[in-house]
Amino acid sequence: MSAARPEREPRLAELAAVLRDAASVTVSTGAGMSAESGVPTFRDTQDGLWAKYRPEDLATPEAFAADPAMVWDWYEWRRTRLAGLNPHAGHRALAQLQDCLAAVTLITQNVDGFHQLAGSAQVLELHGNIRRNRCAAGHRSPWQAGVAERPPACPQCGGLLRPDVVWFGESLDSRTLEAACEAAAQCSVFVSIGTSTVVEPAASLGRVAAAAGATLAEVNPQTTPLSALSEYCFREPAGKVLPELLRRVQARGSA
Ligand code: BV8
Repeated sequence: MSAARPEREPRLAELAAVLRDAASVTVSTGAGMSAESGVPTFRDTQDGLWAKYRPEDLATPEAFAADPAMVWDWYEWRRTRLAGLNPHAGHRALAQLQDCLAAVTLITQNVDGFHQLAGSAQVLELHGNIRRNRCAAGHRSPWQAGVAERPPACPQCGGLLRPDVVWFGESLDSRTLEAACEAAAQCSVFVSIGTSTVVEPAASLGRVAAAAGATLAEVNPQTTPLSALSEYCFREPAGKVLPELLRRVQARGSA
């Protein structure tokens, strides 16, 4: 790729054309996708009570085993804050892109459920969903605010509840991961949005797509390990780029 890339406008229009002609598109989002909704990214420093903790140190089975109440409280803090936030125009644009393009698979590392709230139907949640709980037996139940127990007991079996997310050191759901790897290996265009491309195995999906010959695009104000493999890089926020990309896809479609 040339260092001095052409202006952004033609590149957006060009990517819109490539997306419209693509047999299949895979989109993979990370915490930056929800930043404009007010959800701090994983690499943002935490504030308040949790400022002295690193998420990577709290989102582990060891932390939960050592102090279930403290880890539960951290999730209650995140879930309560999330309850007052909403998907932004970028989430909605992605949901509409899924409607107007051939075959779009949406993969997310995020646990906030914002893609579904914005209208995306099929979402591969690699790291689970913070709006659900589960117990060691795998019984799942929706999160309810204001429950006194820290953590509460599973309504089905009485076991200890934990958030239905994948912690560091835990394996991802095998079927979800298999579907995500397949979508990366078989797509003709792979779009990476709002991820530092550090956490595995999600971080490898873009490389799998590139190795299989897909065209890569990246939406992230910062560069990432995937930037060098990306034909299209937009160093701007998702909430700005995605609605503009959608407009160009829709305009070209009606031409
Ligand atoms: C696994 C759920 C097999 C929880 C998350 C040692 C022991 C065990 C494992 C490992 C080990 N060393 C390495 C590993 C593997 C480990 C890993 O990758 N660690 C990292 C730290 C190196 N992975 C795992 O453990 C995974 N499991 O490998 O299983 C196994 C099993 C046992 C033993 C060995 C192997 C499980 C990983 C899942 C962890 N759970 N979340 C919760 O949320 O509480 S991950 C967490 O990080 C979030 O889901 C988050 O989404 C994800 C990744 O981060 P990003 O999404 O990329 O977010 P980040 O903040 O980093 O970046 C944001 C980006 O957005 C930035 O680039 C920024 O520039 C950009 N941005 C900002 N604003 C915007 C924007 N972009 C666009 N628009 C904007 N407005």
